[in-house]
Amino acid sequence: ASPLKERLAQLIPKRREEVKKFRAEHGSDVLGEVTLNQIYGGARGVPALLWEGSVLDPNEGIRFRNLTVKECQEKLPSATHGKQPLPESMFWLLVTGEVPTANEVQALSAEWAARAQLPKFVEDLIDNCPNTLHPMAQLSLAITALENDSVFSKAYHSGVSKADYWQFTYEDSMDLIAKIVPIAGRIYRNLYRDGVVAPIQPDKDYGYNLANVLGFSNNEEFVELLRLYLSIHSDHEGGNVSAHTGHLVGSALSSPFLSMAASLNGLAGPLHGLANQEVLDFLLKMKESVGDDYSDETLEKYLWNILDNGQIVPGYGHAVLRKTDPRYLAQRDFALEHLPEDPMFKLVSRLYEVVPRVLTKHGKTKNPFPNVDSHSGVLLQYYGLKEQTFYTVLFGISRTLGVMAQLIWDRALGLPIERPKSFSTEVLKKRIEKA
Ligand code: NMX
Ligand code: MLT
Repeated sequence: ASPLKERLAQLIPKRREEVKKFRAEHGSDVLGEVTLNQIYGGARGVPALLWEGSVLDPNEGIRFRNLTVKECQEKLPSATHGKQPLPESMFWLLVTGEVPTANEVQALSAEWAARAQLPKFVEDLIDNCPNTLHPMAQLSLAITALENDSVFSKAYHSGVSKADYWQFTYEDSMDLIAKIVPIAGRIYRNLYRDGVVAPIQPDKDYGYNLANVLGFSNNEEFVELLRLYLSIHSDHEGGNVSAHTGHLVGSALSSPFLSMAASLNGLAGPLHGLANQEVLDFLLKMKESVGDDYSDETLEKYLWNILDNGQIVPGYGHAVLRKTDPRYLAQRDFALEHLPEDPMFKLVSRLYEVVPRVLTKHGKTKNPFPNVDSHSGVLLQYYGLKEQTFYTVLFGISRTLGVMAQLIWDRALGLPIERPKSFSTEVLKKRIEKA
């Protein structure tokens, strides 16, 4: 038996009742209006989605089930000798809204390890990818292929009751979270190492096992970094491209595997999750150009050159945030504790002082401060994970936790197929003239 599934089975009937009553009493209440600019402007700020796991405040940043990043670090169970939240703790929190006990977390570690075996054909599929195929494309391909064993798809086609969909979604989600680790390990080891992937250790936690399949588990500090990384990248409310895509595709009752593959394809875009790869490229190029000269004058000149060429500064700006991302700050705290003298961290630190000034003067971006992707690469490269084309895969593993937590609730609450209304410019013009 899965303690998390048992807890969900207790929570779901109450939540269904709560939502039913809420909708019966307030279903027609108005929450906002939509302007023409929002239709042309990426639906920014339109209140249109239900997302239980987290809510984003423009100034404060993310709260996971009402806990800030710092509160998660304080309250969520960590490893025996660690202090960062375990991704298992974060998943439990996202799914139930509750802080788990150490025993509950341990059960989750064991369950994920037990589900991690890959079908042979998925291993072959990854092994047959050309090494020119980006790791995110390989990841998405392998996750799509897990559809072969989807219990949700089988249950749907065998005609199970809608009320039970969540149970099969849960089973697929747990398999997906477990199997994405050896998939990522295989992609990494094939592309950048000897192709040999260490086996999943049944008595170890998720972060350790990820470090182990990549080949880095002998460094406990790196394992702690991964636990932090996997926890803080998991969820960023529902409107970001990866979360929204997973939710949208899932609303057609596509399985968790197909929904997550779609979500990962969105995460692979440079304005979204691929930005962590772009940031390290940008930092390395900058370092090559400026050497050890981190003066305001040199850095500003370099940045203006980028902006004057019509390019963006990766890792800065955000569609919702208007202050420094607390996930950036959590990674900065980690760097200040473990690698304060690293020259690349020092460059990141200097940019934190210089870029907001330059972007403010440039006058375009609504948020001149750094986001989560601005910091992650510099930490990974410090511990020897230097292949930046792989960085978004780590983001994808983490984001799977948030997208799956919501998909289980989408099915539990019986949310319908998503289908907002669209208009052509001609029709919009007519409607505006009439109004
Ligand atoms: N450097 C230069 N210009 C920027 C930047 C930046 N970092 N951020 C925004 N702008 C520009 C943007 O391109 C737009 O220009 P234009 O009017 O010519 O189209 C203008 O400022 C207004 O954009 P905003 O409304 O501030 O930003 P928007 O909500 O459209 O986009 C991002 C948000 C995150 C896509 C944007 O800030 C960006 O491209 N940042 C760099 C890429 C990045 O770090 N992405 C990762 C985000 C986090 N994640 O993991 O997903
Ligand atoms: C995320 O974590 O998804 C990013 O910060 C992008 C977003 O929230 O729009």
